[in-house]
Amino acid sequence: MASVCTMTAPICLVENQKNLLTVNPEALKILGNISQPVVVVAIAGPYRTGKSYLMNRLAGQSRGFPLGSTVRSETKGIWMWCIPHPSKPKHTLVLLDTEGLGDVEKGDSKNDLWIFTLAILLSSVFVYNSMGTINRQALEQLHYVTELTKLIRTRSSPSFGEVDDSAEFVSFFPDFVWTVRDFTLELQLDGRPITSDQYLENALKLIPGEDPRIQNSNVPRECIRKFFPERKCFVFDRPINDKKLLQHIDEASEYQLELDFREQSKNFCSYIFAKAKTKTLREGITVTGNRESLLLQGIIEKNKKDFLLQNEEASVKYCQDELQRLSEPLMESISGGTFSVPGGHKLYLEALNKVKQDYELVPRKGVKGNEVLQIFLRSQAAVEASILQADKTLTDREKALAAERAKNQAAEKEKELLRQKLKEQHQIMEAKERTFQEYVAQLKEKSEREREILLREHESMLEHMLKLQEELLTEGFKKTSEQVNEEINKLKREIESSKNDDLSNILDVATMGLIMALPPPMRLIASGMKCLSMIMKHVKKS
Ligand SMILES: Nc1nc2c(ncn2[C@@H]2O[C@H](COP(=O)(O)OP(=O)(O)O)[C@@H](O)[C@H]2O)c(=O)[nH]1
Ligand SMILES: [Mg+2]
Repeated sequence: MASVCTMTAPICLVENQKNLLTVNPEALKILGNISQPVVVVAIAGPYRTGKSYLMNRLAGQSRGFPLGSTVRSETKGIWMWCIPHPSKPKHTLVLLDTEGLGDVEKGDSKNDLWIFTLAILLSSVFVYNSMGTINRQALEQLHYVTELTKLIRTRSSPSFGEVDDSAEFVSFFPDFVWTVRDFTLELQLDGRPITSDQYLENALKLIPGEDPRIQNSNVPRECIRKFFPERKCFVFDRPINDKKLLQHIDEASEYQLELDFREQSKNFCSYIFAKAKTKTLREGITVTGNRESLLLQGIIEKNKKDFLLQNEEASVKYCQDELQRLSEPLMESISGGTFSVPGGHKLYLEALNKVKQDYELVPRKGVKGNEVLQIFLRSQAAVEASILQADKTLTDREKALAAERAKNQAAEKEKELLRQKLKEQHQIMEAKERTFQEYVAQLKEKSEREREILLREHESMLEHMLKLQEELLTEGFKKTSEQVNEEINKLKREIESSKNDDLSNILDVATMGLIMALPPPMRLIASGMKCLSMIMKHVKKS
């Protein structure tokens, strides 16, 4: 029996703190317990543009996501509210509200990009909310769209060549809705009335000219058209004209809202309830809350890896600097010949030990503390050997014993380091093994169905790209249109080859698609798929 989820209030799903995204385990548990298909609506855009208020209207509540003017939640990130879908039985509506995006005071644009990316990847409808009109400034604030593909793209396979792979993303991306608040313009073009959708399409037309500012705003225009074939626009009047009441809009009753706004907001909600699809992954699998939580964990893993990588680099640099500082007197003694005297070897060992002890006391060495020390000790082995040989107080036998001892100690340290590394790798593999197994089993089961879906997806991508190419040509953007042409040819080749392929090859194509579009844990799973298809080929041949 599919579990129903009703949360009385939203909770924080992803917290954006000090360069690291963390998932709230409580929210993850709620999501993980939803076995129904989910319709996920995410909203993003500049702060204080009425995003949270609009999401509360989707939830049919005047309160829920905290509004800017009420006690301001300091938690930056993504907030989640799961409710039964108002019009689709046995479906859950997941509302995701982004908080603090583009908030200059809170700074940190890299993580803003992460939040934006997460909102897109997790949602089936992505709402971009802005104030006033769709102008250059509003478009420039959408620059995250142009950058986010860098985050999720990897060129895992050289066979994909140099052609831009962005067409692959289209089937994975949600539908796009632009909501324009406090819209004051007449919906007209060349004196003729137009719909809000036509208004958006017109605003997304590329603007010719060399002005770099215009060129800059053309980039998001192009990206939106390329990545979001399904686009919709809703314009809203100011909800309340009384300034004071507007500031406390969550306390206003429905009849205090302007009639036009009520109507516009009703249309928006009806559209979302009727048209917003369930979330599907690119291979056509409907996403349940449970799978959504896995997807989320996957993306967060990548953010964490970035963070750890940064941490590793910082740790290496810090430890090397500290070690250099502490070993300076030792180095000076070596070059000054302090140890080239009878009994020098003993003196050298004492000095080296002092460096080790001092280094031991250095705080916050981080993950690479031990490794940096080992590399340093390794580099000292030759120096020690020559000091030992030159030491006239030691007999040959004592020298041999000391050399043997040093060798054994070094070997033991190396082994310890290796053991530590293996243990870490083992833990990572173990953690991913289960997800991997589950996924391979599912893919095996659905491979035939997926072939058709993949073909359909590629065909609809092709259709979309051909349309885009034609539009660009008519608009006079020959060069951009030629670039799209390369993607079209690549898609055609892929369609042709997947039509001719047998099952094992299809698995290959599906795998590559997955590797391209999914975040790393999923990508790992996809690599597993590739192994599976290779095994199948092998079995067939033998
Ligand atoms: N002018 C205007 N203000 C709004 C609108 N919707 C909400 N507000 C007010 O704008 C402030 C910020 O709203 P909020 O939904 O928290 O914005 P968010 O930061 O984008 O989530 C609040 O004081 C609301 O009362 C709107 O459509 N127009
Ligand atoms: Mg808000």
